[in-house]
Amino acid sequence: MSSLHAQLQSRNVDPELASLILTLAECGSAISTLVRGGALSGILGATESENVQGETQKKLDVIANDLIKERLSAQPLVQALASEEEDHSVDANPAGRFLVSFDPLDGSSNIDINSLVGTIFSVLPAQSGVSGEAAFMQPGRNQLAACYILYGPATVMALTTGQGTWMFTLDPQTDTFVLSDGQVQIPQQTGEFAINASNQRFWQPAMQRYIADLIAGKEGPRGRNFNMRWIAAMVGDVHRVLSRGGLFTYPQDTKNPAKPYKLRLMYEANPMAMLVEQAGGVASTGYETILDIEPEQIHQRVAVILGSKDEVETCLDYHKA
Ligand code: AFP
Ligand code: FBP
Repeated sequence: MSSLHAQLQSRNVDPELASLILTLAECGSAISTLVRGGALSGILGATESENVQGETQKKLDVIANDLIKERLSAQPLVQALASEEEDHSVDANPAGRFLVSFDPLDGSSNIDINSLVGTIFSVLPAQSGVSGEAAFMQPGRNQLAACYILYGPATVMALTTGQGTWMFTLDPQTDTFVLSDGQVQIPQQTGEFAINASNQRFWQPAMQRYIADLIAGKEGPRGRNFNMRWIAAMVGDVHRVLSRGGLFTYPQDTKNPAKPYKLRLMYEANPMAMLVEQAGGVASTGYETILDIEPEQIHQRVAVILGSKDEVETCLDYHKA
């Protein structure tokens, strides 16, 4: 039984980055306690407000955001924060070495139905002489660490600092994250995919053809059957992909022409792409490697196709055709 703290030491993670990661883990553990309390914690239901993306904020969205903001602002190593629930980046400590982007509660529509939700973090290096939102405008390839904490039947944390992806499970007795998989490997091949199929008529032709061929199963060009899963929380779907392989996608669509993509680059796509790549998988928009995208603003959205290497590459072949 090796703790997160011991793992960070034994893998020679930069002690300051390790200290920040322990703070992220503490945030996850505190949110996990609130999630476990459900209605008893007073966290269910919606607030009166909307976030910058025009989405109604759930109570726990706001509570989790405030909790993380408070703890990270108190961390001298953090220069600034960017959150799904904040219109603009928030300055913390000018001398800090790190910039942290986060989705405090991914999958928030799941909270009231007692289903999977999670928190996602991305850590970038601060840049000398650059402050405010401009400092965050770095490709995901620059991330020093990425992690999510999934509040499921067990609370688990997937973490990478660029030396593979590791999985930890929160021990509720001791409130510590304990290593459960020291080298996550996504199987190269899969028979499972995840997509919100209700958007089918809005997808681009390449995605239409790819999914139609999966659904055609044994009788179709792929010559085998595929199964579908959709958790409606990227954090849950990506956790399944890391645990047993699969392809997850939220592709471009024309449902709302003003918003062709759903997932946010800085605090959803980038950290998940790093975790997936570090576990041997692939993460792309269909046309570009996610980690190579040069961001233009902190809340920008992208198409995402990620997971088992061979299957994602097959999907990308449809985009080349
Ligand atoms: P929130 O961050 O607003 O909770 O949204 C979660 C999410 O962006 C992502 O985690 C899911 O993959 C996706 O929404 C689910 O979308 P559908 O509503 O299309 O199922
Ligand atoms: P198990 O109890 O064998 O895990 O099966 C669960 C289940 O019967 C239902 O709970 C669920 O709706 C269904 O399987 C999911 O089926 P599918 O694999 O077709 O998505």
